[in-house]
Amino acid sequence: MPSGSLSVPPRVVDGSLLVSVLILLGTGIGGLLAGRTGQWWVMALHGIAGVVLVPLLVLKLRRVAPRVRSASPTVLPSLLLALITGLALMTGLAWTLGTGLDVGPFRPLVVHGALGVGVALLLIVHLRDRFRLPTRDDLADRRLALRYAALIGVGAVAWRTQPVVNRLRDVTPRRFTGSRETGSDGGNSFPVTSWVADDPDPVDPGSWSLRVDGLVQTPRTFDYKELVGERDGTGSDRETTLRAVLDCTSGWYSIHDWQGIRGAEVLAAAKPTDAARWVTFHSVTGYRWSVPIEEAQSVLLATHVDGVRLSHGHGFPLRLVAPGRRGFQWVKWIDRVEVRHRRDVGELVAIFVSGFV
Ligand SMILES: Nc1nc2c(c(=O)[nH]1)N[C@H]1C(S)=C(S)[C@@H](COP(=O)(O)O)O[C@H]1N2
Ligand SMILES: [Mo]
Repeated sequence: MPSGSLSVPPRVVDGSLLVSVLILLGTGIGGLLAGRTGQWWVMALHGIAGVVLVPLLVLKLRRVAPRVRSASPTVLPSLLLALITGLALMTGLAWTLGTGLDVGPFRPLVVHGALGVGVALLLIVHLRDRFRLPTRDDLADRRLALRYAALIGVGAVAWRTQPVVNRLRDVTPRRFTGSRETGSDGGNSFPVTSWVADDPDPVDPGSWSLRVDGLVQTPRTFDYKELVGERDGTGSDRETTLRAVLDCTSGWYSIHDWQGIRGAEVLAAAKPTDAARWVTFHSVTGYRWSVPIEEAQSVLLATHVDGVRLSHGHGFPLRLVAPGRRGFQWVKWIDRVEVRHRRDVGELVAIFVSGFV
């Protein structure tokens, strides 16, 4: 094996590239779900793997450059893969550093996610008849192991210093999820984020009601007055305030005092049966999400934010506030709380198609 700083065997480069990309895909998808502070490591791993990918990609491109110049049509998908991977890295970096690179209405984070999906698809094509595992000898090289350790170290240092750099440059800092703060404590003045077609007509609190049913002994219906009391402001008998972070996967977060009624209270009123394990929150649009029944006790069904009535866009008359869960699970315009034995897997489809059907 030739010595020198770049003498990494091709199979090892390829294997490492694959491992890095798999980590990036796994943590990229995992990051969309990570909402609790204990899950900070998901995006940390994502950032470190991104840094590690750069030199690996350089090694790979150097090696294949002669073949690319001899341009046979078979290299086209591979070139596309290299290009999309490069763009994914650039948009990821752009989001981290808070620079532009928006594509139309889409912020770099959203473009980055779309490119990531592209990388996954092209990688399957690329590896179909190329994949080879590194041999034992390839991996037994101690200097190589050291070089890798150093590379991961560089990635970790880059990840760690990045917030410091951003602070010096005066860019809005990011939460551990990668989101940037906007409109905190300002009532309804934070962004409205709904999926493409999930755009119901304003809900009339006079004819609206909340149904609590499923695995319960006494199904219940609450009208708006019963939930908020006569005063329709802060301070009805049942009202609770919960301070929680709404963190959207599209890259922003907002901290508020939410007012409403505890999950525990609506559930207790309906008396869940012994078989009750999950609670599904349904929107008038068909959008819905489930949480385990223990957690459902502590969520808030919010009617107000920072002491003012929720606006229509933010889910009036009732929206879910589920601390530690990402924004897409904070169902808006709730009209039904369903107690179930199993989690409702249909929700995974519902969040994408509600409003269309
Ligand atoms: N019914 C319904 N609830 C929904 C959505 C939706 O499209 N429909 N969007 C979700 C997403 S992706 C986020 S981030 C939050 C955003 O809440 P906001 O529009 O009040 O900011 O609501 C969630 N709840
Ligand atoms: Mo979102």
